[in-house]
Formats: sequence, C-alpha cells, structure tokens
Amino acid sequence: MMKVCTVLFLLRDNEILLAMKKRGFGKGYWNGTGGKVEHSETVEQAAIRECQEEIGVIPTNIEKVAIHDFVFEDKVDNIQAHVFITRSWTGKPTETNEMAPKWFDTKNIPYDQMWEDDIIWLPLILQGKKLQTHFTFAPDGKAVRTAELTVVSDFTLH
Ligand code: 6OG
Repeated sequence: MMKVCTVLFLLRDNEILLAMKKRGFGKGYWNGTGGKVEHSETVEQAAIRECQEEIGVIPTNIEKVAIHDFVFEDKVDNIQAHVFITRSWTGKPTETNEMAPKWFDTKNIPYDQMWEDDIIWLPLILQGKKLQTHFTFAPDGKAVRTAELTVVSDFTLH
C-alpha cells in the first residue's frame, strides 16, 4: 500500500517556515506542514487544508516542487509525498496541538532535527529546481539507505 501525503513550505525573502511536529509520524522533527490526502480531495486541497489545520494559515498560489517516493523496508505502507511551496497566504503562523511554526534563514536550516532525506533535496528546491525522487530507508525507518533524484520540468505519476 502507498499513502499519499503533502508537505508545504511557506517562503518569504530569505526565510523558510518550518514547523516542529508535536505528535504522530515524524514527531520531534522540523518539517513543512502536511499530512495524508483524504479520498474526497485533491492533493492540492489536502496541502491547503493541512496547513490551515496545523498552523492556521491559508496558502494561496501553491506550487508543486517535488514528488518523493519514500520506501520503508520494514513497513507495509510506503509514502508518496507531494511537496509544495508558497509565497502568499492569509493568516499568521500560529502554534496548534500538532505543530509549532518558526521562521528560519535558508542558510541556517536545522537539518540535524529533520528527516534525513531533507538535506539531500531541500537545498535543490530552494535553488528553484523541481524534483522527482525515490528514497529507501533502513529498517529503523530513519537512516536513508538509497537516494535517486531526477530534476524534472513536469511531473509524471506512475
Ligand atoms: P501524518 O501521517 O502525520 O503526516 N513525511 C516526511 N517528510 C519528510 N520531509 N521526509 C520524510 O521522509 C517524510 N515522511 C513523511 C509527510 C506525515 C507527514 O510527514 C511527512 C506528512 O506531511 C521519510 O498525517
């Protein structure tokens, strides 16, 4: 089985908004907002809904910048994560039960407190690239075992 998820980053000037995940999968990591896409919605709708639920912000003009396939050797459910960025939204980032948001300089991203794959692809996204990737994770579910990245001009789903 594959679970389709979203990850969304707010950007302003030279800063990126990360949010500390307070519970569930990825607890203790800084990440974009996001979660599982429900049956009744598109991936884009899910990215907007999760951002609103997790930090109280409604993004406008989201742009898809990556599709990741995350394969966990020891888990039945692999993840396809669709990554978006936005530079426009309404509302002010606010802490909720799920996440605590914070602005970081893009030169000072706390990769040591993030998923191990992020340092491999997020710098490329911040350079303006679009990516399709395939990562496999060791049985601990954390260490990246293999990484394949392709720079794309359009996304293809398989
Ligand atoms: P819930 O299951 O809590 O959503 N996610 C990942 N994000 C990054 N950057 N790297 C990973 O490497 C990830 N695996 C999952 C997708 C889980 C959230 O965590 C993200 C979702 O935003 C393995 O609803």
